[in-house]
Amino acid sequence: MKIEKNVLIMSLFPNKITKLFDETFNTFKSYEQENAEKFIESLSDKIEAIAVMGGTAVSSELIKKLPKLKIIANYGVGYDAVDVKQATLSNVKVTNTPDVLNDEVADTAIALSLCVYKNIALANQFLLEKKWLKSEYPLSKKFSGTKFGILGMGRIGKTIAKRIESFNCEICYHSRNQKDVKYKYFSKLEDLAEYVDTLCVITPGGEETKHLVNANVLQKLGKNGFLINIARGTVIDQKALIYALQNNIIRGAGLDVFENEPNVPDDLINLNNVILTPHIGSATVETRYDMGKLVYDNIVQMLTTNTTLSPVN
Ligand code: 8YV
Repeated sequence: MKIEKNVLIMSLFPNKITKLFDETFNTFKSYEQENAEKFIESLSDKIEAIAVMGGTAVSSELIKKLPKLKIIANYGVGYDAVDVKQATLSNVKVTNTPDVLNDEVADTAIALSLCVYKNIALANQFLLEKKWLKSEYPLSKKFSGTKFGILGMGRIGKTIAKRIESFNCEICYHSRNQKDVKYKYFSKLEDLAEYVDTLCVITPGGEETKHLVNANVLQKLGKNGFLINIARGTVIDQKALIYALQNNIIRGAGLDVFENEPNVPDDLINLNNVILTPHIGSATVETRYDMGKLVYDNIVQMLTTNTTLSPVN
């Protein structure tokens, strides 16, 4: 199927998805350009759709420069890097990729939780450095049966909770409003942090949730508490977190996301009570394909029928 429409691809997608785009549309890839801004400017009266990876900014200035733009299809469930307000004002639809990544991100949350409780990364290093020949690896901390708190009880939060049930953990959560779930609700994040052993962050990023997990919340989580973040780096006050980890205010952290990615401060890297991963929450071949396909389908649908599958505005 060939659709004579012009699509700007702003980030690298899985090969199969890029191929689909190339076969269907006239594609323009700004991520391959040395000067992406200039490149986009030269196409300003052509572009009708944008396909973009979550995290790549789509600013109000950019939206205003593209008068024919109809859709910004975000490759990711979080769309905090897209100026949705401007998009709405400019009559541009924004779509994201909900649901298709729930299992993947929930699996990553479990992996980080187990890794940080059981010191898997350091234990691996211990063996590789042949230290086992001289001594036993120090004992770690049991995860099963602990109290697990979730900040954000949306689609992914619920998927995480379902998995955590099998570890016989008591599951609690905080979100702006109480949800129709069987887990214990805390209307105040501080109270949740104080009650649980693990606080797992899976709430959307953006201004509304900026630094929700601050020094006070970390203090309440306490010296036996673990923090897991698979949402956005901005939800946590990273400076306060580094201080808390350096001073045993909390016990450890499993972090997949950071403020100002891909820069991760040495102060975090140098800690031995953390496990750090490069924003791989949804990053498997299977899930990234499903996400990319949804981006593609949203654009096809918008440019052919003026409707979308997963709109956010
Ligand atoms: C992606 C994510 O890694 O869905 C999200 O919000 O953060 C991740 O699934 C990100 O969008 C980059 O594509």
